[in-house]
Amino acid sequence: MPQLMTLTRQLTFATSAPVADANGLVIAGVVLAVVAVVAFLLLRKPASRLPKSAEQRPGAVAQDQVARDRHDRTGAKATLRIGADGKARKLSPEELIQEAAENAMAQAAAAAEAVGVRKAHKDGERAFLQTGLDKTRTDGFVARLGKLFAAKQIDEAVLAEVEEVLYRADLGVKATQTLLAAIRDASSRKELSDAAHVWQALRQRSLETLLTAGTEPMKLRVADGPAVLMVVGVNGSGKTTTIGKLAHRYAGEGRKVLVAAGDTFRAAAVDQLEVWCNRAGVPIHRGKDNQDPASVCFAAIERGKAEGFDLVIVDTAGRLHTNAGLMAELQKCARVADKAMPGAPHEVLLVLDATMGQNAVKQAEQFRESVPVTAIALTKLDGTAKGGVVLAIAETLKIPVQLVGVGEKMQDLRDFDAELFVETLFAGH
Ligand SMILES: Nc1nc2c(ncn2[C@@H]2O[C@H](COP(=O)(O)OP(=O)(O)OP(=O)(O)O)[C@@H](O)[C@H]2O)c(=O)[nH]1
Ligand SMILES: [Mg+2]
Repeated sequence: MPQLMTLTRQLTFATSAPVADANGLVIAGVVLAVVAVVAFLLLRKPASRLPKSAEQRPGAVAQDQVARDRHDRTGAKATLRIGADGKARKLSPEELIQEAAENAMAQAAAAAEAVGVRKAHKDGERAFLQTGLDKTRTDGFVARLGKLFAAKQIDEAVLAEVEEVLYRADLGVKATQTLLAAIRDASSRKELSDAAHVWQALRQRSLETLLTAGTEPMKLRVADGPAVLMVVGVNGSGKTTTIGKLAHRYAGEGRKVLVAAGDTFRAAAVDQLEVWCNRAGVPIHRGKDNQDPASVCFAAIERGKAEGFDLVIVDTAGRLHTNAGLMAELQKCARVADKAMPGAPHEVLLVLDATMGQNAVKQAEQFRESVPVTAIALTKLDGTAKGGVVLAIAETLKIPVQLVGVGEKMQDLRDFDAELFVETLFAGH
C-alpha cells in the first residue's frame, strides 16, 4: 500500500499542477476514482477468493495448496509479464496495484496534455480572430451598440436606433430583423433595460444564426480519386491567395495536392499562382495562355486521377457576377469537371471580400445561381469594420462560412469557428 499512496499523491500533483483547467480536474477526479476502484478490486480478489492461509487453519495445508495452484492457473494470464530479458515473470499483488496506478497516471497525464493542447490551439485561434475582428469591435456595430446601451435606458426609441446601427453595419434586412427580434424577446421577459441580458440575447441569436447555416466541414476526401475543390469569386476577392494558403495547409497535412491554373485570362495570374504553389511546395497544372479554362480544369483532374493526387484545387478567373457570358464559362468548368470525374467539383468555394459588405451577399446570390456554391471563404476581415456581414451571409444564404482571411500571410487563413467568432465579436459585453 505505501506505493499506492505515493503514486496517488504523485497523480494528484501531476494532474493539478500544469493545467489548472476544469476539464483537467474532472479527468484527475475520474482517474483517482478508477485507481481506487482498481486497487480495491485487486486487493479484495485474492483475499476473498482464496482460502485462509494454512497457518490460520492448521491441518488444511494440502487443500490450501490445491486451491492456490488452481487460483494461479486461472489468474496466471492476468499476472504474467514479459520482462526486458524476454522471460515471463509473475507479478505480486503489490506490483499489480503499482502497475494499475502507473497506467492510470499515464492516462491522466495524456488527458491533461490533450486538454492543454486544445486550450493552446483555441487561444491561438482567438488571437487571430481578435486581430481580424478588431475594427468591427472598435469601429463597427459592436462599438456603436455598446455606446447606445451604455448611455441610455433601452426602450423603444433606442430600439429604433439599434435597428439603424445594425442595418448600416451591413447585416442586411434579415439579420437585422433577427437580432432585433432577439432583443424584443428579452424585453418581453422584462429584461430589456438590462444591457447584460440584451448582449446575452444578441450573442445567443447570432450563434444560432451562424449554426443554422451549417457546421459540417468541407468534404475534401473522396474514396476513388482526387477530391476537386473549385474556387470562384469576383476580381480581387482573394481567390489565388486563399488557394495558396489552402494548398500549404493540406500539403502540410501530408496530402498530395495539385493546383490547376484555371485563370488563363491573364498570364500574370498564372505566375502569381505559381509563386504561391512554390511556397506551398505543391505542383501546378498550367494550360496555355487564353486556353479554354474548362479544358485546363478537365486536364488537371485527369492528371490528378492518373498521378494519384488526393486533392485538385482549381483556380478560376475573377468575374463580375453580373456578366452572364463569364458566369456561363464558370458553369462550363463545373460541367466539364463532372465529366472528368463524376461528382466533381465536390466543393465550390466562393471567396468573398468582407470589405464589400452587403455587396458580397449580392455577389453570392448571383454566383450560386450559376454554380453550386457549397462553402464561403470571407477574406480581408482584418481590413474592415464590416465583420457583421458574416451574420448577413449566414442568415440570407444559409451557406456556411468555412474560412476567414485575416491577413496576407500563409497562416492568415483560419477555419471559421462560430462559437469563437461570437465570443470574440462580443467580448467584453
Ligand atoms: N488584408 C488581407 N488581404 C488579403 C486577404 N486575402 C487576400 N488579400 C489580398 O487581396 C489581394 C487580391 O488577392 P488575390 O488572391 O490576387 O485575389 P483574386 O481573387 O485571385 O484576384 P483575381 O485573380 O484578379 O480575380 C492581394 O493583394 C492579397 O494579398 C486577407 O485575408 N486579408
Ligand atoms: Mg487570382
